[in-house]
Amino acid sequence: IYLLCRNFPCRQLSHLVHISSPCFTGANGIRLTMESALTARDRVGVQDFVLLENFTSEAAFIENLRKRFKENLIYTYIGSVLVSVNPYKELEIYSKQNMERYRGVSFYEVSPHLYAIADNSYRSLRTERKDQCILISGESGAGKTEATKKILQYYAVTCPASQQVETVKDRLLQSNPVLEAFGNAKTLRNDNSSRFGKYMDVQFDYRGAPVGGHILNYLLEKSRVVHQNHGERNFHIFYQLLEGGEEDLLRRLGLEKNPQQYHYLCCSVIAPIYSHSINDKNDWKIVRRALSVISFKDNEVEDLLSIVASVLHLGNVQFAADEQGNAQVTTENQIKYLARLLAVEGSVLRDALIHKKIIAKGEELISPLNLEQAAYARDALAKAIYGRTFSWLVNKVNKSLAYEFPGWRSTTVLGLLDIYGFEVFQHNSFEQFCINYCNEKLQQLFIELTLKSEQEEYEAEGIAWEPVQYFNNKIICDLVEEKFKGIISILDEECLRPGDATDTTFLEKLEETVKNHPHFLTHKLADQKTRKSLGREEFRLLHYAGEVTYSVAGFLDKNNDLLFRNLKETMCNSENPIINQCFDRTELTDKKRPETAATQFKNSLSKLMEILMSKEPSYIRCIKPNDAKQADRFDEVLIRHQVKYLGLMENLRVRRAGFAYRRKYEVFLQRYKSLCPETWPTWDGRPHDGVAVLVKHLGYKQEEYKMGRTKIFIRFPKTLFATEDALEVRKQSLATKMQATWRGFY
Ligand code: AOV
Ligand code: MG
Repeated sequence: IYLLCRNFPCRQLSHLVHISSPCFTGANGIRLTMESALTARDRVGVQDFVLLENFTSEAAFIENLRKRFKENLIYTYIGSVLVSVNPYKELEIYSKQNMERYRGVSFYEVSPHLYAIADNSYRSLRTERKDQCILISGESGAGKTEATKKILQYYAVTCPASQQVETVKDRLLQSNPVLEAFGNAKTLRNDNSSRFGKYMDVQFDYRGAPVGGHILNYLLEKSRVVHQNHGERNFHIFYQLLEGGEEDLLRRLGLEKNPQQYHYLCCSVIAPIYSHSINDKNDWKIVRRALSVISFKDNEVEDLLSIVASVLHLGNVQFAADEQGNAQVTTENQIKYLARLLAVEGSVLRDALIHKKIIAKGEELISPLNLEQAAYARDALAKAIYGRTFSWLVNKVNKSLAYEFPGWRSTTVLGLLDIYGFEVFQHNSFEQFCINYCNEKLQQLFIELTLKSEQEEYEAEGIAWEPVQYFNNKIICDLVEEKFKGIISILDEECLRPGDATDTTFLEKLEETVKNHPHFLTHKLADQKTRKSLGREEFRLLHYAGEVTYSVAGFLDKNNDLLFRNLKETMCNSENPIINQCFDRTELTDKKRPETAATQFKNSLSKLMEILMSKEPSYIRCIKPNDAKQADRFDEVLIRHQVKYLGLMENLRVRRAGFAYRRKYEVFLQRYKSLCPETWPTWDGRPHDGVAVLVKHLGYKQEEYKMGRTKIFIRFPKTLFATEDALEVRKQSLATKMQATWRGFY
């Protein structure tokens, strides 16, 4: 090493040892020879789509993805956007050593990886002190949650440490299994599907150490608590508790091990409750450990699990009609357990389940419920209890992540967004409507920010902007959220209308108001051919990601999210501390009607957009390779569809509008200066001038490049490839010379 250093200045040495180029680096960083590099380019494709010769061809795009997927190279760039294909198998690319490879290294010096995005954001955060966010999108099962977890792990390993920081790191990591247990479930699309949206801020102090965090959660799919589609499951925690819970604990909670005993767990009896990818027993242990890391005391765990158990007992509460047709509880045993677990008066709860209380003109009116109404009230209570407990849990996690010295020293923030992906099922309801609307909003943000930043970069560099045509999905966002005439407004209007409003009248109103919208269709509005594919209770939206047909059944109910007053009162009197915090007495006195579920969601999304807009974004676009959740299966039709709706071709076109490649003068000069005697080994002038000399020496033609203020822009990939090839030859010859020096020495 000493001799090498004497012969070659340090930086050149690093050039020799760290031979990795934007196009030739193997997945594991192995150095490739010139010939093998060229064949490798054919075999593994290009690692940045902007380097595709035929960049407008979707077929070429997909072929490149396929080549790379086959070689287990699941990451590819479009400029600074990372495209990731779910491998559905464990790859050896997430080791600590690999994390180290990405630490502090320039984006293009190593093969594409989540870690490069994570590291790049982190460095911008540190050097520019600007808040960052990483937006991860893609359809259900595409790998968003896994990506988020891997990024967090990256920070946990690579960021500076101290004892206090270690605790925060632990808590950041351990919040995941807890929230996943309560907020994720097996769906047809994904065995570990996030049924809530999550935006997590990680706060870094002046040393770049993570010192705190904060989570915002979005619309948990509460309806899953009381009903699941065939082949799907309820939230993981129920099965984990039954499978893993110690006998003692289960006895205290009055639970039996068999999930089939519980109505809420066996709605779809034929559905497999277990799946090979889920290990509830083991996950239970992980969750229990995680709860203590995020500072749950034993009694709090018991209170929390009492609530989980109470939901299961609630599901088993049955009713029978008396002579007047009024509902009576027939399962006294369940009431006994419920009273204990929820710490409420049994008789009060029983009464509340079969009566409805309204306050009219200051007077209390109590009326009995029929069977259907009682079942409705029971399910509404189960959903409310679970949903509110989930929000409480997020709060609790936030408390444990809270930065202890706010205001003492300023922190910078890096946000990670992992929200439910675009969903299309056989049967789509209110939940899919909200989820897909959320994805429209994120796509809108992506379009605005990528186009805007691209445009801004051209302006900043003083290079003429060549406009690109793209589909702007704002029209669909407006259709959903516009005041007075958007779908949510119309839905709210029907929910607030006293009298005979039903899901059908909502559909009729929709037809009246948005009938001419190009992205909206119903049975009545469709032409004869399309009509066959639409039921009378359905409407279809032409989303940016494709068509989705929604059944209006349950829309009003889910949007109203009503819990009868006497059930609320009963919960307010609960002595279970968690339930007590979840149900606030002010709800009972507040005259104002609470916001509907869709409006709450709309408002929280709009706040989220503001948060994201205020930060510097990085993007990870996840793709699901097949619907069978299998490794090594590349379903071209499915992938083409995602490439289309993720707008990847447009993204590429924008990125290539004019110039395929751009690099800061310093970086470009550093990389290629050895190719020109005037810039090698050192260039004393301005990097801009050095690059000008360099490209002249390389014979770049006028039309091949442009010099911006801080960057060089290269129009065609082939120009860059030629330069890379020349660099490779140069390195080979240097290596040969070095060997000769060694031989001479011996
Ligand atoms: P999602 O978050 O995008 O769906 P996940 O991140 O849960 O999808 O990924 C689904 C499954 O794919 C995981 O449980 C893993 O088995 C596998 N997987 C994903 N990424 C990787 C990876 N990098 N390496 C190995 N396996 C992976 V949803 O939450 O449903 O929208 O609402
Ligand atoms: Mg997820």
